[in-house]
Amino acid sequence: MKIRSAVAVSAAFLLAACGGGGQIGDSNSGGSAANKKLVLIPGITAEPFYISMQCGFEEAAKAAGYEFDTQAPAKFDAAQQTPIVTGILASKPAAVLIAPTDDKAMAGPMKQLKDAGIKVVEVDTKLQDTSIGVSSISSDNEQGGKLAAETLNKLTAGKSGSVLVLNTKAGTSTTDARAKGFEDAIKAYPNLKYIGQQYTDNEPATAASKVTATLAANPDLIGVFATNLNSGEGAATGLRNAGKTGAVNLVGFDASPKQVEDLQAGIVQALIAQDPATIGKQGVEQALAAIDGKENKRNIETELVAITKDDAAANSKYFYKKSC
Ligand code: T6T
Repeated sequence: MKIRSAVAVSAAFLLAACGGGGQIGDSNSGGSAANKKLVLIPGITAEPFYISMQCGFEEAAKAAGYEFDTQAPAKFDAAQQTPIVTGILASKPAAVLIAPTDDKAMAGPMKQLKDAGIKVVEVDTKLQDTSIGVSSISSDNEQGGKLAAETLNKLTAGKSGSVLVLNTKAGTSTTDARAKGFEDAIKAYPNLKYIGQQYTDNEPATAASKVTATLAANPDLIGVFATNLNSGEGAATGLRNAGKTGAVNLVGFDASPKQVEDLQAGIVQALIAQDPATIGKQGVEQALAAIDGKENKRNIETELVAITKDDAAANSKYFYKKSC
């Protein structure tokens, strides 16, 4: 299973659409009509959350007898995701499952898909405009942020100190909802002084430097909630670099192999894991319903679970994959 570069796959798509034939990307191109094709556009390439989602997507597409392909941007960025979307238009797949990297900026390109008769299913993230996608499948992200606050309260066990949230990029519907859920829930714990959220641009190095700077300005830092995979991996690095492993409670979101390794090493104290494979599978189900003219479920929320070192082995089914 590989995620090809967008340029190579788009050119191949165009060839195929014009009868150029040949294998495309990861599609199984079993010779069925061009419109029996589903395309997944994740938020970023080579990232365990979206790879796990792709595994579920491909399993469900194969079971339904559909060709499939995945095209992802190198960065979680609307300027990079937009040409992937417009490049797919010509090949006219039956449906596109997409994690929009900006809840407003991606509305235009995604509306082009809809206007071309291509069914659009939002997986993970979603647009503010609810008129474009036929269905949105994601975790209950606000609840996930609340769960992170409750978990941090348990970990700090009544001790007092400052608490930081690391968000990714404004306009990422999922991490914005997680930060909101956390901010609302942390008010219940007066011993935990919320000092606000900082943005990491979804870059681990930025997350690490934000933690180091916050520690210098707030020596009483007792907790960090990192709202996604890259921010969490970076925050762990920041705490390790500052020699604060275990002294500051780190609650991460997601469960990449690196995050699980840091959990078992005591650098991370808890992970809020999602179920990306089910998001991918449910996305295919909703795409097929739309293609077949059946009713869609507009919003579907998938499972979340808080994992600590003590119960990690029992929850290994939630660990993300680096390959299918
Ligand atoms: O946390 C996931 C995803 O849910 C979010 O929308 C963006 O970040 C991740 O992909 C992890 O990097």
